[in-house]
Amino acid sequence: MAATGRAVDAFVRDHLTGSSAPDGGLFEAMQYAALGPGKRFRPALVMAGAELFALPHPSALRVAAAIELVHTYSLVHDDLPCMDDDDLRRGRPTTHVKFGEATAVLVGDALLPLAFELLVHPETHSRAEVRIELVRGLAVASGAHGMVVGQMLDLAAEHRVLDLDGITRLQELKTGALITFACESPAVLAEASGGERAALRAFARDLGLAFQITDDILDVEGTAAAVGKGVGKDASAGKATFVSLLGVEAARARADGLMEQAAAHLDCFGARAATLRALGRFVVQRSA
Ligand code: GRG
Repeated sequence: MAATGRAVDAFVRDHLTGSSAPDGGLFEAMQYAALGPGKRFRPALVMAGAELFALPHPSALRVAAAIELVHTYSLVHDDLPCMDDDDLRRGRPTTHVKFGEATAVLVGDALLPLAFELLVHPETHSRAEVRIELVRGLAVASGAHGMVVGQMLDLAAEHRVLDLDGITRLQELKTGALITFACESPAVLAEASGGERAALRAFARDLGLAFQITDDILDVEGTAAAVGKGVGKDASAGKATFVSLLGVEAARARADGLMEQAAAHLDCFGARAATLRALGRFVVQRSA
């Protein structure tokens, strides 16, 4: 993950360097948001998936960076006063606290299309059909049939208490859809078989839920200093989470079970999936 993080950060930095023309500080704020000390978990999934198909590193890196840019935009907008109103992200002031609200909105607005600009470039894949499939996949995962409707359901959850099925659906959309695209995208680049794509999607579904359950546990058990963002917010907003519905111990057991289930979906890839399996273990063992 550290190696992927360095490679993605170097690539993103290169694409977030403005010309000498005045930009009002836009690129500085975009760099602040995109290059903060996050885990780069979604890029790590792409690069681990690339190992399954022996994909060329530069091509997978472009997809990894595109997904991280979308993830970063979602965090910047999620932290805004009109959404979660958070002051701390990745152990630092959130983008709107540092640069102002209007700039933070524009940072998100600029990061999102930049992701698609990366995907459509011929260096991502020589075949236009493959690039279109990637664009479609990221659009669906991040838009009104994925992350955005998940966020909308999350906002609505402040006014009505969700049950386990409701929380699961919300999280599959809000955080799961992008994680699923990260896992599936190497198979798209490789023009892999339907069976291999389905296996990666099944892995991602269980992995995404385990990731979210662990996030809920960290929200209860972690400190802001360790996690790098405000904690205890769901409880104070009266929102149901996997932990509030199941309790910490049962939530942890469910995350562990999901991880084992996720790893089993990778059996068809044999030893080539070692890094993906390790990322799965990281998901439930992480402390930030
Ligand atoms: C604003 C359209 C819009 C969507 C926001 C994903 C999301 C939707 C909001 C994030 C809120 C949140 C903290 C969700 C919990 C799970 C999650 C996505 C955590 C942050 O991802 P990490 O842990 O963060 O990968 P780093 O900083 O490591 O990249």
